[in-house]
Amino acid sequence: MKLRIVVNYAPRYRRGHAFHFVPPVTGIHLAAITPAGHEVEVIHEQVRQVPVDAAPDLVALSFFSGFARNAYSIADRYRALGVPVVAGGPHVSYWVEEALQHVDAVVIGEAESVWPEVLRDFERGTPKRVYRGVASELTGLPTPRYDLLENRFLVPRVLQATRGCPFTCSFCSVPDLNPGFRVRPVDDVIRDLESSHFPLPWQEKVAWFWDDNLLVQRRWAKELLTAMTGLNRQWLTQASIDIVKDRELLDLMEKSGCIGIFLGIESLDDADLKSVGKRQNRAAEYSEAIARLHDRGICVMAGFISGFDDQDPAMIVGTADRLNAIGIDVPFLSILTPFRGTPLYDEQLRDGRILADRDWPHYNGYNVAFRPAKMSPEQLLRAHREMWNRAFSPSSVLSRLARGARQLSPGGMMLSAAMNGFYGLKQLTGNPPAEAATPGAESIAHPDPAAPPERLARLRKSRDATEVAA
Ligand code: B12
Ligand code: SF4
Repeated sequence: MKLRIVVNYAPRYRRGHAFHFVPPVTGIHLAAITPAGHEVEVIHEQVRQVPVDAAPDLVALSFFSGFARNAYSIADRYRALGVPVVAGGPHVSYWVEEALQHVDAVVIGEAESVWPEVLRDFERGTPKRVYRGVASELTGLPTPRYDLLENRFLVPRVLQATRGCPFTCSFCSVPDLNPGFRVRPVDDVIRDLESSHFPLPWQEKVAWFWDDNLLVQRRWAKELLTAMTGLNRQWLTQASIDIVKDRELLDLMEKSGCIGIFLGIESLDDADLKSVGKRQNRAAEYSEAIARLHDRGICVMAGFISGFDDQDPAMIVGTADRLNAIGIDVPFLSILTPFRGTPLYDEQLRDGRILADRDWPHYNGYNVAFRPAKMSPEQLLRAHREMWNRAFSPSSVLSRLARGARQLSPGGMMLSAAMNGFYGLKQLTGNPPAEAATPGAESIAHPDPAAPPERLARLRKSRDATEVAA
């Protein structure tokens, strides 16, 4: 079969991007696990328009909730041409009925256990409507099909070495979507890192791990980093802040070429952390934790979320200065979003806080889909934009870069300069996150608010644990 894999996207900034740092790994991983004999192409809507024609025998779509409208409209157009469409990923896994109005089949959860069957069924013309992937072992996974990537990404070597996360932050789908914590054999990961594909030297050298929490299983992580030492690679990933308590791990990170770590800081206030069960973070420990990473020259990227129940607009705007004060090199600033599959969604649904007049573009991380506790949705949006503008103002960016020049390794500094330059330029040229059209017609069929009790129980447990630990 001719298979076209499309990773959907919808611009999140007023005028999109001039260049692109990193591709998703999803599309090129799906291509890699596609059995031999199929002709595969991968299209990232982020960097090129999706051609809608009758050339493929099957189109496979992957998308997040924020991009669902785009994906559905593309699916509708393919199906009008008689091309069947299958969809998977974090959105359709929770919105199966909705997705089935636009696609022929939905894959719930992880693809590995069912993908060959899906393709076989479509080839025979007898697809099922729903396939349920199970979270299988990660042994023997192939190297992503880097050869199928568009030549538009600055850092194309993306990979995944683990799946899942042992923490249970209430706004995050990972514990439900990728249950347990599973690791790939170190040799497989090293094979991916050693493989050679890219035209430019830094593209060969820099690897971006798209893991949920790469270093959380310490013994395996140390084995991996020991094996990476000497490969002459530079690497980045997402990790939880507790890594800084393990000096041996930090040493290995430095030796193996770590240039950047993304920490889910989320908030500078313990009350917010507690409200979402983020038990591994303590606001009072941030500065010291960041300093330990800086001691190794590692650039600290950090996610911050606006819209927690304790926050008002002034607190949100003030975060822009406070994050500089604790030493963050690159902030990522998003708005709390109730994704189905999370305890946060169940709780907000139960409490009638999910706004009925919001559509999927409001779920792209930069818009408001729920009623905040201490402000209106509009005030939250305005406060977020003000914070964003302040955090990426020339003076704020320059102060981060000046500090970085003293503290970061050359690789860490390059990263900080590239990212701060990217966002700073957006701020300077009036290209902030775009606002989704509001209010729209009610278009999301949220279920009956009789929330699944088990996820709420998990949230309660996690909040209690935060309390005990604090
Ligand atoms: C890496 C990552 C990113 C990266 C890369 C983004 C990208 N486009 O891939 C970055 C940091 C840029 C990012 C950003 C965002 N992300 Co993100 N991200 C992840 C993360 C941690 C891993 C995804 C990944 O690459 N996994 C590895 C690959 C191999 O697996 P996979 O994508 O899960 O695909 C498997 C299955 O889902 C399935 N599958 C997926 N698609 C398809 C399609 C078909 C046809 C089939 C059969 C199967 C299938 O099979 C695959 C193999 O098993 C996930 C968490 C998670 N565990 O999923 C969050 C996650 C996907 N992100 C999420 C969100 C919300 C965002 C942001 C909106 C956050 C924000 N506030 O700004 C932005 C969006 C920006 C953007 N440009 O897309 C949410 C999505 C929730 C939802 N319902 O939409 C997740 C689930 C985390 C969470 N908070 O709950 N993200
Ligand atoms: S630590 Fe990160 S990946 Fe793990 S549950 Fe919390 S937000 Fe999700």
